Amino acid sequence: MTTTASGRHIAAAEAHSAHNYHPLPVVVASAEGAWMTDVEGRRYLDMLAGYSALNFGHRNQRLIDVAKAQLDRVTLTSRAFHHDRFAEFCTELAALCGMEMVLPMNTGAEAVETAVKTARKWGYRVKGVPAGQAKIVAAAGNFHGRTTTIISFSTDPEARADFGPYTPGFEIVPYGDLTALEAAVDDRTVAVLLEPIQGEAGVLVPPLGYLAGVRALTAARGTLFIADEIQSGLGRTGRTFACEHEGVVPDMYVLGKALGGGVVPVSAVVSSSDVLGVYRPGEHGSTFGGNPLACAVALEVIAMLRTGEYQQRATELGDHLHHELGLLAATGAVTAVRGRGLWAGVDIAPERGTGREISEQLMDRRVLVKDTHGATIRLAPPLVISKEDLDWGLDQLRSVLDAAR
Ligand code: IF1
Repeated sequence: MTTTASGRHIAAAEAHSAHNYHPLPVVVASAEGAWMTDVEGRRYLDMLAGYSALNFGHRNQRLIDVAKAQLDRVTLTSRAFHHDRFAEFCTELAALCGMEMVLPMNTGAEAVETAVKTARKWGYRVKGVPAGQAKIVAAAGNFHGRTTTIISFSTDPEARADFGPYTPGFEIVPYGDLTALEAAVDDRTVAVLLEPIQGEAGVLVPPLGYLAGVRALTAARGTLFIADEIQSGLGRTGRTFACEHEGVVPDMYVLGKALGGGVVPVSAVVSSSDVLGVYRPGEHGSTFGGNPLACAVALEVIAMLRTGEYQQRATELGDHLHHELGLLAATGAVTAVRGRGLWAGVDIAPERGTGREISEQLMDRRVLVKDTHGATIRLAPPLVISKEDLDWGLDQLRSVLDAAR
């Protein structure tokens, strides 16, 4: 392997970087739209899209153009000063969400941490929870990021092991279980934090009515409903926000990934002024949060989402994707299919191979996916994928599964 260009890159990466990932042996050198090209010139169909950070495809021309223009103006000021893209970004993002205020950050985990801090501060300063006693309820199977506080309420041993002592103040309930949630929410509960669809858990869509039930319960109890739409949001499920499938508007959206268009890390907490108005200067911040380059790119993302065309594509291509996957399930090669829009979790029949084995065989057929939790592969191509390319990718999956008989 070390005789090839790919082999040399991989050997050096293994020698000089921590092994916190087990990437497929593909070394990408360039990319455009739904396709990536490796250092040996082989092209691959990207069916992962950066875990939904690349909803608009690799190097979307509109996003590259605005980034290049901003690079020639100003890229970073810190929040010690204003800059001429900031107010517009906050105004437009708040409007897209039907909210009033934005707190911009960079990564998803930073936005989730900001949501936790905001809910606690709101709990003490507005709801009147006794100091230090705020509780946040999260769901089993959650994935909200990798910081020490966030993994403190993870139920995944791999995400938690040997990172203690853990941050207190969180309670876990089964995902999709309103009865358990009702029992958990008490006077100290400042927020319920949920993914509207659980990504890492295997693209788990909750029972119909669950999100509406969470909304009603949290409203009745004066508790914030925080929707982590970092992966499910911004067009992936066929709507701007996954909560829309149940007509639900949370108290707070947590956004990231595709907000930066796959060009720069951009994340944000978006909520009402009653909630985000709790902050006083100096109480939270970030060197890069809301920087000019991030705002310029995110403003174009917001404009692109405003057209509704990406949501429409995710709906139409998603219907086709799930129809085809349903036929695969009928053959017995797949034991379950979950998801919404252009997003699916596919459980591979154990006798056909593990998720990783299927991912490796798909890689040999020039399709890139990511396995999760053993038997599941996740399909989440860029929303710009053509129907022809989507069908070609599905043909490769059918061939891999047939060959594995
Ligand atoms: C990894 C998973 C997906 C997220 C939700 C917050 C974050 C994520 C719903 C944090 C990030 C990424 C992280 C990446 C792989 C990927 C992932 F497999 F880890 F769980 F997508 F499902 N909320 N998800 O999905 O955002 O700080 O990464 O910007 O850590 O391996 P981030």
